[in-house]
Amino acid sequence: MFDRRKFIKSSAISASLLAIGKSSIANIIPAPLAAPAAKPLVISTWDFGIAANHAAWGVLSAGGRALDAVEKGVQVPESDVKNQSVGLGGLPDRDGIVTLDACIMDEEGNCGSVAGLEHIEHAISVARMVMEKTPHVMLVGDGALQFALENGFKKINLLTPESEKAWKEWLKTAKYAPVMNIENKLYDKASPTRLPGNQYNHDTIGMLALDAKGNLSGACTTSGMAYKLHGRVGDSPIIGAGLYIDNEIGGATSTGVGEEVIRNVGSFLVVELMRQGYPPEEACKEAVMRIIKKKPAKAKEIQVGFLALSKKGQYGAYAIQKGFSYAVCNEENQSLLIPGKSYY
Ligand code: SD4
Repeated sequence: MFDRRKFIKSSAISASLLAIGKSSIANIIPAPLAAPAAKPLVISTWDFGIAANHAAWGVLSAGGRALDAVEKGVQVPESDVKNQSVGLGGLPDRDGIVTLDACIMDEEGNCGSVAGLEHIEHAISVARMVMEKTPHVMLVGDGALQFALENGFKKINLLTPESEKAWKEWLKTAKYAPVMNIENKLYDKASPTRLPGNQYNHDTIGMLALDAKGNLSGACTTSGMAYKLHGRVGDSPIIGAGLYIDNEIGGATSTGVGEEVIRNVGSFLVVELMRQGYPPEEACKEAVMRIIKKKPAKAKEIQVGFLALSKKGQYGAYAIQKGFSYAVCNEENQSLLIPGKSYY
């Protein structure tokens, strides 16, 4: 259980520290100093969230809708060929096929999702179209692709030469062994050298936004675990697992080993805990603890991180392993990068 008195005290300290100033470059601040910020506000997973937040901020700062902001925001990593875990250039499955998972949810509880989608750069926009143009929530595989093509999306090859090379390298051993805690090195500006592709098994962008009207929306998009079995679906397109929004309470999203998030209906759990009064970080921590408690022996080997945003604009995160970061963008600072707290 969280300590309410301690939380209120640390929030007060945070508010004064956040007034330190504006910056156009990423400022890394410790999580306890992250104060609740006024709306509008957008937060997203990992270091690459900074660039994605900037795109979302363009919508939010102009008074736009959170739903439009999160779609625009996550399109940035989807188009980034250097990002091997989301969209174009994502690492393929075991058979060398890039398959995308994505979902989106708005302030009215509407949601749309695609899983195992091939050949389309912006899976998130197909998910939004499923939400807005069909009576369904989720389309998968060939059906999702057919729907996208019928609705004007362009068919492209998502497998870049770099990702194909990494896959061929992986095929030499074909061992599925996720390596933890290295995700954000991919985006370490100081040392952009990559480790061999087979070590980059996951990184998903989950984004949550609160617009000027006080409405919440969220988006989550990924190429999923690298070298997964063809047909494997992770948590990212599953409403309640990879993403959940309740406009009365808040929103949550996840990254990491999707199977563990699905087993615990992670993002829904985080939002329900916030409904019970948990601040965002404490809600994320409790959701992480549920995973650890069920699998104490396995916990050391897996990474799961949750990120949450409350209706009031409070935010927080918690992960099993160190190395999980999240980006925050609001009026005061558009490029905050916050190291998420972790169990280990
Ligand atoms: C999945 N949760 O497919 C995704 C991968 C991920 O950080 O989030 N990586 O299981």
